[in-house]
Amino acid sequence: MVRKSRPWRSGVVSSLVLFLAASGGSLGAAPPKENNLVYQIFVRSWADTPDDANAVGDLKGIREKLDYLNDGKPETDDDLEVGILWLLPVFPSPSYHGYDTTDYRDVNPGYGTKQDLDDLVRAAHERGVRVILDIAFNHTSDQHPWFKEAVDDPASRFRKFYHFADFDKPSPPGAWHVADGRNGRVRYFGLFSSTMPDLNLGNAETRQEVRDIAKFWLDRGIDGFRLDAAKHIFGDTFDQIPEPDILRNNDWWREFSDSVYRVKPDAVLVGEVLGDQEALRREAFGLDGLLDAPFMHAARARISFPFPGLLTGERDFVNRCRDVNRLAHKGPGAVPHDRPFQTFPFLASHDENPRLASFLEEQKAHGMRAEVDEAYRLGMYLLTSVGEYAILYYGDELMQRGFKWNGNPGNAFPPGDGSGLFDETLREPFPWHKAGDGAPQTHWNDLLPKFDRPNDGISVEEETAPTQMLNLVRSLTNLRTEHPGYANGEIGDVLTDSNDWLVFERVSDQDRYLVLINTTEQGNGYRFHEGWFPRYLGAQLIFRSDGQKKEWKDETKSNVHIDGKVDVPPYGMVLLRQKRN
Ligand SMILES: [Ca+2]
Ligand SMILES: [Ca+2]
Ligand SMILES: [Ca+2]
Ligand SMILES: [Ca+2]
Repeated sequence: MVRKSRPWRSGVVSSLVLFLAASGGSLGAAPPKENNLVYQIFVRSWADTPDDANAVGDLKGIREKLDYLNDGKPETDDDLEVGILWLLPVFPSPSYHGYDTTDYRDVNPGYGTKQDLDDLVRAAHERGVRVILDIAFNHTSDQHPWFKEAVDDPASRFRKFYHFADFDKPSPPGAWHVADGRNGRVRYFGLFSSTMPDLNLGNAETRQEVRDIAKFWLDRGIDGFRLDAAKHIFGDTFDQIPEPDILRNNDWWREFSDSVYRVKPDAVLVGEVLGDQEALRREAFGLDGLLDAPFMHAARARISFPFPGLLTGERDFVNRCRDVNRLAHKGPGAVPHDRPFQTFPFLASHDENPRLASFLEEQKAHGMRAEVDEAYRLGMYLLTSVGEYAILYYGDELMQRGFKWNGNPGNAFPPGDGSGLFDETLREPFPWHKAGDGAPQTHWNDLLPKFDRPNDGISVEEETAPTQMLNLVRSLTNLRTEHPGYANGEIGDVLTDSNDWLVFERVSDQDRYLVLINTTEQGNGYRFHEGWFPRYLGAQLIFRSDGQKKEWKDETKSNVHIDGKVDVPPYGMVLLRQKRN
């Protein structure tokens, strides 16, 4: 289905008119074109400030390197033109990753202070970059004061914030653990680990607290949240989540979303729901955005060993989620939210083993036809063109490598190296320099990095040449800000979705763009004629990339129009534009 217009755009304008009318103002310029390219940062690994001398990446370090992400000037193209910064958990926590917090309203002292976060948000906003926080409402740390009080005092109001059971009775089935309280031993539920007791969102007071925490950060200027373990709020199993729990999850997230939109109508909310497309679709009533892990799996497979149907599968999936989500903000008490449901496509993450570059190196060893660099370019074309809310995981732009590490002690099964490292190697220090050293390089763990090396060609410093991946990714992200109708349009017609070609439209109010990705090692011509999408006869050439020669060129200003045929280089991408009349 071709979406001919973007209903929410007019919705934004009309609510703005209402707001201004109510406040006695007048309607100024049209709302700015949104830049929804997401960049995901593991704070510990990204950029350190020299002042604290701890070599741990921090919030001030990010602020000082914002120019790398977005210098605030659309006309410059030596930055990534990021629109949304997703910070992995910044809250105080006993763990290195931070998903088990001891205080939802504070900042990890290793990362800085609330003031540092405020300063980062302000500096980001000045550049048109929004900041969203990764937050886990499924569980807290077992060191959280709520949990400690609940364990010690059966009369505490926090007893109902968690799930407790009598120690004297047999343990219920599932992930139940035992804690020693001042008044005896208790059993408690913690799906992920004994150090992460699940919150009880069935309790009205807990729900109120969680909504208040969100408001606390929204009031400070935070622009939204990435919602960790979203399907496990009531789904207390890693097996198939029972139907009643799916419904309760949806009800809860709709309630939460409504409370967020009351504070910030255009907040960004994206849920982490792992599983196949059907598992995601089942949660698309309560969540207006979902991380698109199914796309990641399919796209990784498609760029290494081609198969047909990737794009039609993705377009149909998005539309099927929208059919469910469309019902969510209707009915009594619902807060109107007229943006369409969105998936957030990505190709790598802090959880996905391995990182994309390492995945493709493995595929090459298993007979992948393309060179790793060529397949990686295909991945970057696809990622930056397929969705409005595409996510770059930090280091993606550099082809940073990483696998999960088996840090089991030598006597465990499977035996490991005894280091204790597991996920850390998917979250290694971001390589700024050729030598692997020098500000703002982080060194937060003596055992890291395991995968980055000095002088290995992978670093910001080493990737200044036009042929390097960083340069291509910058060109692709700059293309998005130069052409918002392309970045924010919908997938329209899918012309060809074969082993050799990915050819599809991005359709907006103003323009139709046609993305042509040649996934073969030969240059190929793509023809239009009266019987085959004649609307692209005479289309304007916007961008052209050659994956073998590692060259690209933005042709927007050269005003070149094609005839009936466009040549797409090997492992190349061409973008065409056809203005609507
Ligand atoms: Ca630091
Ligand atoms: Ca710029
Ligand atoms: Ca739960
Ligand atoms: Ca390196």
